[in-house]
Amino acid sequence: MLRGGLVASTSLPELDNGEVADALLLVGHAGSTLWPHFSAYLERSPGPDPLDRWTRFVIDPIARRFDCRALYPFEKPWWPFQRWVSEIEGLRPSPLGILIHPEYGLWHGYRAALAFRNAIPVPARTKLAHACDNCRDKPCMSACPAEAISTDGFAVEPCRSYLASDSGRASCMRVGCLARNTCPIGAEYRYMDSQLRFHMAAL
Ligand code: B12
Ligand code: SF4
Ligand code: SF4
Repeated sequence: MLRGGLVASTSLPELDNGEVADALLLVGHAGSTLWPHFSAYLERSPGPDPLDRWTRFVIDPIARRFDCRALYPFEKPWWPFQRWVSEIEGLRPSPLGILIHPEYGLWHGYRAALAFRNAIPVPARTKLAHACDNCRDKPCMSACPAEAISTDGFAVEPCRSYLASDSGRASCMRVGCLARNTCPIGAEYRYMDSQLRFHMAAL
């Protein structure tokens, strides 16, 4: 899915020639629409980092065709995908750290960005509502058995230790992050179980 675009911004990245890009398009997904395509690839091409490989397999030819630079969320140093999203759609972090979307909830992500040397027309920027502002009880904050989510943000270490325990393997690793599952926003976009298990294993 096209997830918006950016022009005239100080956060535009550099192109391969070192010049700053004039436009950026963001490519991502919501829900499980990409999963059948990726699963078919995975069967044909097993091996390490399959989602990253599949993403390059799909996006690199598009970048070549339109003479732009493809940037990926898994490349180091990390490209500021979440900052771009905040500029483009006004999305803000949920207590989990993931940006929340008023329709897709926590069930969306980013696969690539395309950086252009010319200021091509891009969709207008928007400022979408922040669902957490109207969520009085904030059930995500009490759903984590490792107490990894608090007003201080997401704490990686307790989450990681819990996921490696017997209880973690029987819960979050099997059905996905319990805190993410508890959020009522965009529940119809919740990832398929196989997709959730794939992401938890990668995490
Ligand atoms: C490093 C990283 C992590 C680290 C975070 C470590 C830490 N405490 O910083 C770990 C491994 C823990 C992690 C976990 C997850 N991540 Co992560 N992660 C990234 C990554 C690769 C880089 C983020 C970064 O540091 N950017 C550098 C700074 C300079 O960029 P920035 O945009 O300006 O900064 C923003 C982020 O740093 C963010 N932030 C700060 N602290 C944290 C903590 C967490 C957990 C997250 C998600 C974001 C976040 O706030 C900043 C301002 O907007 C991004 C991909 C990317 N390139 O952006 C994915 C990314 C942020 N992750 C993502 C996701 C989905 C997850 C997981 C849910 C994975 C899963 N299981 O499915 C979990 C979240 C766990 C949970 N319980 O909620 C998505 C978020 C999509 C969205 N809707 O916002 C991204 C964008 C990847 C993608 N392909 O879409 N992640
Ligand atoms: S449960 Fe409420 S506070 Fe937590 S992420 Fe969802 S909307 Fe935001
Ligand atoms: S994956 Fe499990 S332990 Fe980690 S934040 Fe989510 S609910 Fe907590």
